[in-house]
Amino acid sequence: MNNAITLNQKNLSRLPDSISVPTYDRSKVTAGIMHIGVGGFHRSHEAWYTNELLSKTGATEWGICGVGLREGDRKIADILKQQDYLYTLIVKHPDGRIENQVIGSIVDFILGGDDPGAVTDRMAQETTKIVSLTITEGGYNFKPATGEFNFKNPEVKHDLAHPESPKSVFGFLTRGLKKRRAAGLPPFTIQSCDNIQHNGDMTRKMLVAFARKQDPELAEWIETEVCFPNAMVDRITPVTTPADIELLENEYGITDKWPVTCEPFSQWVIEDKFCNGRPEWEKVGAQFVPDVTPYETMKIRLLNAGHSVLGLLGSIHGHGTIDECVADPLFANYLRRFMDFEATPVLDPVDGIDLDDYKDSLIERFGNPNIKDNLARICLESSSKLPKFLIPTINENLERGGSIEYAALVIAAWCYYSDKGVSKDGEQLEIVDDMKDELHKAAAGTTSNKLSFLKLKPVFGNLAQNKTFAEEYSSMIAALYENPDISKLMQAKLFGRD
Ligand code: CS2
Repeated sequence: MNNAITLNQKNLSRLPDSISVPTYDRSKVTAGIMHIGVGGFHRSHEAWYTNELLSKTGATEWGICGVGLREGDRKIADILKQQDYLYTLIVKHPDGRIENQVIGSIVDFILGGDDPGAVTDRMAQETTKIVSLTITEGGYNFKPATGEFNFKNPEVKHDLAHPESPKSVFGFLTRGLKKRRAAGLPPFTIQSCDNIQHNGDMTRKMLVAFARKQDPELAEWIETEVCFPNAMVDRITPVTTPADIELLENEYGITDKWPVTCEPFSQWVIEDKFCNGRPEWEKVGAQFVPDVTPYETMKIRLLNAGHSVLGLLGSIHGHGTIDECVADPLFANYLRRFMDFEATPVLDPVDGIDLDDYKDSLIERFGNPNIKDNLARICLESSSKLPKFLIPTINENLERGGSIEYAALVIAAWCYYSDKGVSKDGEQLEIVDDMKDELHKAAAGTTSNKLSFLKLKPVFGNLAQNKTFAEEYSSMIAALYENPDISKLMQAKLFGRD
């Protein structure tokens, strides 16, 4: 549409009535939050909750300053700047209804690569109360085998040698906190929003390890004074497609260069541990609880693992999206069996949640036909996802003599994917993973040694040495390499149980 309205502050009042826009005075909002990693998920989740809060309560001190630490963040920084940091959240309901909401909670953006000092100075301003993170599961820089901080990371090495011009998130946080301390200010809270069990504890452990190398006294201050609340975060947010941009332009008359699409469901369960104040997110649907552990375990081991189960099996089979998988009864049943027989038995009860209802709701959410969540998004960076999402379930079942066969086929499918890079029908499957080469090399060794992939210690730990698992996995590998029609193996498992 040529007369579509370009999204920016000045044009907000000209947008069609069907689109909700921020009604609060954005010029009065200051950024009490700095957020590192402004991807789709941050924009559909924390920034959305915060937008609701600013609208509902009139709070002005809790706007967000986006921070990008990678060159790849330049595009979002540029687009947001051109749009006065506004963007459209396209909420897609299962019945086809679409709600468009312009989000105004991001009020600034800084690129750390261009000006590291601008980021650390901003962190050191009194008005900065929280630094939140979505840096992906792989961004926490720990050695999977030991859980310790990886000092061999080149960015970390750089930051230890040049503390004044950091590149890594740990270098930035340490420098920012150092400046605050020198200025006699209290620290900010560091709030992880990634899908990692005990994400706050993990952030603390990694940051303190880094800071101790750089400035032991500062590390002690961080350990005692900074809060790192754990949290469970949830909202399915597929990758934005050109069709989403066109839909907004053609159907709704808005030109937004980078909107975000998401499902209607959203959940945020947070430990109430903040050292420098916090927004009243509970007024807009977030839950503050003393212990978030059962919620995060449940979510990571059912939703995220469920995604990986469908993602890896579905890719080999030739499905394209999550909703396509759950529309296939074989995949929906397989997922439910995995959840019931393998994930649930090793979960603790969760206060106020019926796990059966929760699983039903997950399958319903996955089935939303308007959320075309591509399996490619699910499968990317599997080497940092599966050790958090799936492998703990396998290990705990092995300890208790529980079932591991549904998960074993998923790992075998991942090996096939990493080895061949094609579906059963020969469609190309791209491997996007920091460990791409290692994964491929280990998987390619499968023909001479069935356990080759499983022996990749940084990912699987000692799983290859477990006889029960190794046997099940080897038989799945043998069958899959003989006939990559994975549906046959899935069927065999389901019927074997009937
Ligand atoms: C997905 C998550 O990354 C993944 O593989 O499982 O991004 C998932 O969509 C979100 O955690 C939903 O809250």
